[in-house]
Amino acid sequence: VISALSIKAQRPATTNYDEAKVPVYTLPEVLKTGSGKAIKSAKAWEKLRRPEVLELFAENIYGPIPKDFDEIKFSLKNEDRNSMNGKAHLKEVLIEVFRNHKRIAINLTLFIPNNAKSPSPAFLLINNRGKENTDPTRLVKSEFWPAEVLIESGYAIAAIHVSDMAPDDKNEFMNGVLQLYPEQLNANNGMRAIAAWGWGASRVMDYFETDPQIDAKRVAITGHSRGGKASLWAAANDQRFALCISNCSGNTGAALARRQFGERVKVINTAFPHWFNTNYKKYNDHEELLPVDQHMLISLIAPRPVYATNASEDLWADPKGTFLSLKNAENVYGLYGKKSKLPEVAPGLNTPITEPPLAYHNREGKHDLRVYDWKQFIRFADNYYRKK
Ligand code: GTR
Repeated sequence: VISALSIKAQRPATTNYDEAKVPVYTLPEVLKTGSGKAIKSAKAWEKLRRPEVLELFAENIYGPIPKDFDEIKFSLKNEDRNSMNGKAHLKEVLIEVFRNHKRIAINLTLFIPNNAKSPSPAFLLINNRGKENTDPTRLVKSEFWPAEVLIESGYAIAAIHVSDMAPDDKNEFMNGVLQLYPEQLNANNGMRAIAAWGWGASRVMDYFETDPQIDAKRVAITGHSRGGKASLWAAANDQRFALCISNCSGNTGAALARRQFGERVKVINTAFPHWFNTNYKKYNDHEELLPVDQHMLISLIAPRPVYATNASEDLWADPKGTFLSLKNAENVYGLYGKKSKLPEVAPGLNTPITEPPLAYHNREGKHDLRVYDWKQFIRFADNYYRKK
């Protein structure tokens, strides 16, 4: 049973959990340019419409993920070739990035399967919870990042912590990546914490491209909730990510904004003013004015597969709105000849659709990232890589 009432009690009185009260809405058309030209091919999408949509998201919501910096350095701080009882090779890598005489450092924790015969495909988690969840010593084991499960399945598993890129605090978020890009901080359309977290994921890709044990062409970017919002924006900007997984990301993640179900733009902007850019505040109470909706963020990742999830007790993240977001991205995948395997209506609880290009499940239980979720992500990646 969905505990909408108990959720409601902790949330603002205006939060809607009643499907009957979802407003009638019209989504902006993905396959029509700003000037009204219909997009009918992948080529036209990539040339005319995709850049426009990317720019609309940068301008109105997340800010850009800047690509320029002066220097990047990778140093192996610690390694253990016999971790997990000999099953994995642990690498703790310090990634240092320099721009305009400023430096920031990202700590990467990485386990690689020892029995791999070729470079390993990898999952990278943008960790928005405690650092103990990604313990390199494995004294602490967490369902949030079940490294042993990934290693057993033949995947490398990596993590970075959000605080290295942008501390998750409205008074502290600028003490990270934004130190390198002060012009972003001052701009209404500039990057904020979510984009900074995505930027960090791209620096890990830079590292992966130098590590012969990793197959940089088969890297899945993963995140939960606020981390899942960042994983989508990272994958939209950086086409080196082969797959994107967005777990319980909800508002300004995988869920449609116009449904105004559960968390709303005004609520998220008020509670977390440091996540999105200043322009986004214009849409507080005015989701209908957004030039985009979140199905277009998923479209930006096409033709690369996307997996979005929900949990039954997490109506705040709008399960139906997440499913509809994926459904409304199907036509962009169609341009690439990738036929969606999603059913017409959202599947029941614990009924994962793990066939690419668009995957979905609604797990029974709470807002969380669990072994159950990871096992589905592994099936999804297996399905995709085997078919390629
Ligand atoms: C909530 C926020 C959600 C989601 C979540 C989380 O408080 O309203 O959008 O990001 O935090 O990150 O767990």
